[in-house]
Amino acid sequence: MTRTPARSVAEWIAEFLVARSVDRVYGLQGGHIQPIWDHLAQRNVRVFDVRDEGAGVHMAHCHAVMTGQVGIAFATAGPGVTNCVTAIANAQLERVPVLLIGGCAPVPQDDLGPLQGIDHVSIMRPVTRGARTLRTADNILRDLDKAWATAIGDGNPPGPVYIEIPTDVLREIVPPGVVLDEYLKPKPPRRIPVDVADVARAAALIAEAKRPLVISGRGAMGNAAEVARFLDATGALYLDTQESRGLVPGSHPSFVGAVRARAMKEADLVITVGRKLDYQVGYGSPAVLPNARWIRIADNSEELRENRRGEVEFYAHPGLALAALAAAVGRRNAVDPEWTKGMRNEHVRRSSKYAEELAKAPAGNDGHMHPNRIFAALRNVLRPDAITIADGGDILSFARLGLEAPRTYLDAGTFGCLGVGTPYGVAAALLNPDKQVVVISGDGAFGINAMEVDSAKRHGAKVVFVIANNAAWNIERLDQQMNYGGRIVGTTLAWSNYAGMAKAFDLHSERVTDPSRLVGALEEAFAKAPALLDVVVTQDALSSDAGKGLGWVPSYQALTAWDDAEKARRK
Ligand SMILES: Cc1ncc(C[n+]2csc(CCOP(=O)(O)OP(=O)(O)O)c2C)c(N)n1
Ligand SMILES: [Mg+2]
Repeated sequence: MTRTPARSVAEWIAEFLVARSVDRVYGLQGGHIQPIWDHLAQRNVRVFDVRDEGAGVHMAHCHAVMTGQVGIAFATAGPGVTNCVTAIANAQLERVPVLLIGGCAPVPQDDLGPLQGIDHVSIMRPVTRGARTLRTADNILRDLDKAWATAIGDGNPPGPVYIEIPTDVLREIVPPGVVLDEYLKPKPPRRIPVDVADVARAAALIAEAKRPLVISGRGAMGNAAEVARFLDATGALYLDTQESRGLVPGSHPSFVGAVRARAMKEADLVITVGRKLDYQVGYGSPAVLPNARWIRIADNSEELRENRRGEVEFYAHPGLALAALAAAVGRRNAVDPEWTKGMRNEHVRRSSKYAEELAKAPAGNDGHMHPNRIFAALRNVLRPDAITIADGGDILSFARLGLEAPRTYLDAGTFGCLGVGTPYGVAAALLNPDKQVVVISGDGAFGINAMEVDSAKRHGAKVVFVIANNAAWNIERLDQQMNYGGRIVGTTLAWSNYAGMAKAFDLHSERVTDPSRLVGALEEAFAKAPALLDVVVTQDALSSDAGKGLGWVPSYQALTAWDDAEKARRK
């Protein structure tokens, strides 16, 4: 005798998501997925419908980053799924757990030329951790449990997973006798324990180091207390990266973000915590980190041993490893206090000087304000717990430095995925109705998912979009100006009226041309959100990324200074 009622596959999918505490999904409807959509609605799961499936995946991605849970997106068969490829690839590079559930033509029509019929799985496989068609009703919960575990990593890097279920299979009844509770039940996250031999070897290395530096990454998130305790125990300096911004407060004496390149050059021991050695950290190259020995800490292979091998590699839960190390090291070590204090002082000097100059940044030759005026104004308006999102080229570079570091912050990331700002902002605001959520976007980047201002309005997401309108894909325009003989081709836009566009969707909006109006306009925008400020800024401002050659794409490294160091190493 079983007490499990007979349910369809679609109903079991909804049951499974509820059992895993999913309270919202993002997506765009279509007949192929309607059976699941309907059961979600019957269970009061919020369905946030969007104007393009890719934006729904970006929202699920932001949801996962903000909550630490799996983000769920839905897309119907054919163009619904293919619209998601870019956003799924973004989640793959960022190692963010997103589960995309797609539609699929019924099995009896397989290969006959069905409506919206295309081999989604082959398209999705290279950009996901796993992609499958689920064809067997009996196995649906087993398959969902596996997809979930693959998304969260569970020993491997986390990332996006794609599954699809043919519509006729969604309507099949699952025999109650085959439903196992073990597939339905949520599982506590796996915490890989620490090998004590690693602790002893690493503690010895740390005790010898004069200039130790911790670099955190995605895998360090959720371990703020352990990272801080380790820094306090050792006196090591600390750098965050795009994915771990906000983990350690800027007030911590180890934080030296403003002297990043110098800290990397001079460190004699680098401890990576859940950090992949990608372009942001010079691939770990000896050209960029010439004096470093390495300790690597991660619970998955990608963040543990790619590019540079550690003298000690902790394959362990990062929080457990750091706690064990903090307990083992003690304060008796060789750390050079002149180095750590000197670096910290220089960090404080540079960042305060930068902050002071924001409000004085001069207008360009075109008479329009410098984009840094936006960040000077935001510093007057944003509360400490505000959520900030940046998207674009030059403006993203200005934002990274201009937004007070570190706070909750997301941007176009490792994939350089222009267009994430608007959907990230919507999802962040839906999750945090009581916090300020601001998206600072270039006019170019904004255009890619601009229709999602409509989703913000319809769902009551209290987000403020600030468009830095310089009528250009400016970081690329500047590259053409500096490196291609000034031939400007396909990189200018119009001084379009984005405030007018937002008004058409019933958002509060304003075009701002006078920097003295920024604070007032921002305050009003937060009070009336969702809102959009169309801020006219100069094309003449050179961002640090433009200056460091990010637009130019050097051969060996992302930044020209590091690229030059690589070339010097080869001589
Ligand atoms: C989807 C996508 N297309 C193109 C690029 C190349 N790209 C990087 S930055 C940039 C310019 C962005 O312009 P905008 O958002 O207006 O910011 P601005 O540089 O003007 O501040 C471009 C085209 C990219 N990274 N992603
Ligand atoms: Mg622009």
